[in-house]
Parts: sequence; C-alpha cells; structure tokens
Amino acid sequence: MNMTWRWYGEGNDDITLDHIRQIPGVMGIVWSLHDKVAGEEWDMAKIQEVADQITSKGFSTAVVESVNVHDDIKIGLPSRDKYIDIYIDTIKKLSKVGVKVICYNFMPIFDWTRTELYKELPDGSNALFYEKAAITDNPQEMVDRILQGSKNFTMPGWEPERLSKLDELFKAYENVTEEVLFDNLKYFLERIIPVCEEYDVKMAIHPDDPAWPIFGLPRIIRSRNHIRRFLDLVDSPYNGLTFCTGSLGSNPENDLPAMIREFHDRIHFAHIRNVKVFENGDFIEVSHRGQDGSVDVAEVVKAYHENGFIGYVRPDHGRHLWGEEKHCRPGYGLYDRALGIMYLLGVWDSLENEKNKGGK
Ligand code: CS2
Ligand code: MN
Repeated sequence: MNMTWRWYGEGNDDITLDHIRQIPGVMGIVWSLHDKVAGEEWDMAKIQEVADQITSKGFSTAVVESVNVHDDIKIGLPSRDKYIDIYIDTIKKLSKVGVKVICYNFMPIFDWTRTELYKELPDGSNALFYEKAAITDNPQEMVDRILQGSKNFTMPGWEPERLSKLDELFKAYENVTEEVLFDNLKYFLERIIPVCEEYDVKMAIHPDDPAWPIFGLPRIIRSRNHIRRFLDLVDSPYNGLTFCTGSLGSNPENDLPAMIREFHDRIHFAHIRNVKVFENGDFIEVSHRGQDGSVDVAEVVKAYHENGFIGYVRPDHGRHLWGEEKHCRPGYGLYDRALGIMYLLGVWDSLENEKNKGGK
C-alpha cells in the first residue's frame, strides 16, 4: 500500500510533517496550494517551495488534492477555455516536482456537504454528520453553519468569497442538467487528458459526497453506472478515479468491493474511510473499523489486494478524538486518521503474509 496523508500546509494545519513522520507506513504527502481559488494560476516558485518542504522530510510529492475546477468549466460558459488553459498550465508545472496524480471533483457549487461538523458519537468523540431533514430549501443556512465550524482554516470547495454570491451561482447553474454536466466534463477531459498523457500525470476524479443530488444541483459521479459512463467519456488510463468509500458509501446501494473489482485499473487514488448509514438515510463518519459502520473496510482492502493495487491510498476523514476538535481541521484530526492507517495496513499486511506463504 502506497500510504499517504493529507496535509494542508504550514500555517494551515495544526499537524506538522514531523507529526506525520511518526505514523508508521506513510510514504507520501497529499498536498495542494490551498490559498488558490478555482481558476487562479499557480506559481512555480510556490509549488517548488511546498514540494521542497515535503521532500526534505523524506516524503513523496506524487499526489495533489485538489486543483479545483472553475464553475465556468462546469457550467460550460465561453470563458471556460481560458480557465482550461490555466488548468493545463498547472498540470505541466506540477509534473516538474514529481506529481503523478491530481485529485479533483466536478460537483456544482459545493464539495462535500454535511449538516454538522462536530456531532457527538456514543463513545464521546465527535465527527462530521449529515442529517437529511436538516437540508432545507435554503443552502445559505448550511453554508453559514459549515463556515462557522471551520475555525478560519481555508476549506477546499468552501471559499467564503465564492459562496458569498450563492444566488448568482445557483442562477448560473439553472440550465445545467445531469446531461449538460456530463457534456461539460467531457469537453474538459478532451482538452486536458492529452496533456496528462504527455506529462505523465493521471487525473483522478473524486466522487460526489454525499452520493446524491442536493439543492436541485446535478451530481454525476455517484454510482457504478455513473462511473462507467464517466470512464468511457475519454477512454484513457489518465482519465481515472479517486475511489472514496466514504462518499460512495453514503448510499448503501453502492457495492463498494464490487466496484473496486470492476474499476481497479482506473483507480489511481483510494480514499478509505467508514460511514454509518442510518435507516432514514442520515449518516455519520465513524472509525475505520468495519464493525463500527456500514462500510466493510476489510473487504474493501481485500478487493484492492487481490487486484495487486499499486495506487496511492489515504485514510480520508476521521473522528475528532481526545479533545482535538478544539484545534484541528474538521474531519482532519491526527488521531483517528493515524488509527485508521494502522487498521488499513494491518489488514493489508496480513493479506500479504498469507500470499507469501503460498496461500491466495
Ligand atoms: C475530500 C474531498 O474531504 C473530503 O471529503 O475527500 O473534499 C476532496 O478533497 C475533493 O472533493 C477533491 O476535489
Ligand atoms: Mn474522499
């Protein structure tokens, strides 16, 4: 398992590279320039500076999450070509510091969506929670709640400047149906994938979180059929997936191990985490251990193992433990993600041992 850890950068994360060095098995840092808004150019000097910080501690820089896609590209406005040119320029620059995979998403307006950031679990820890009934007709309420809980950390996909124009944004997406969104994604991919092939950088789209349309906005990376259609838009290994079990697992109809077995050769980046889905469709994030939630995490790891998976992996979100919610980023504390890594590596190592003993 090529294990990685998402780090938000100096001054933007309460966790340091020195903390991360003490977690067994972490080989790479998943990074980004988090002060860049979608559509903005990335400067080479800044890219190099962060890459140097990461390599100086012995980590790989191979995965960037995210380079956010400007809304004009998703909406299909004439200005999209300008923003795609900037995106291409960023892909080329990132290839110079060893980036091999870029994780991005194509969700209109909102990235991941929750109704509570610090919902208490029975064990006294707390975690991100989605309550269906709390999603009203008014998205502004949800935005305010999330931004209040962010403790002034920048949150990818939750840029206050962009979200301050929520009415305008919703209006711009008025005619964007699922079909239109697929067309606009195809347009984007047809321009960038040839560049990715030339520069050896794989694109890995992140699924929609949660895995259903919200506030009337279409969402297209949320089931086996949607993913099949996405991969066929541009049939190149450079057009691939970030397979996030937490996002796809919010809908219990998604058979995650079966999807991994089907799509493994196009999965470049695995986000592995667990969610507990309640009967009414609400869900909360829980520990990585399979028994604690609705995702059979050990079976997920097994599906990767039996297909000789060599892509990058990270624990995705974690619960907030032992009071760390006072200072950590929502969903990105130190302890539960570190525990998650030990669980994932434990399952993986035992499968490896079996294999090496001549078992299957
Ligand atoms: C991440 C996503 O925190 C998360 O759920 O996995 O926000 C992911 O970084 C983006 O969707 C990728 O663009
Ligand atoms: Mn994820």
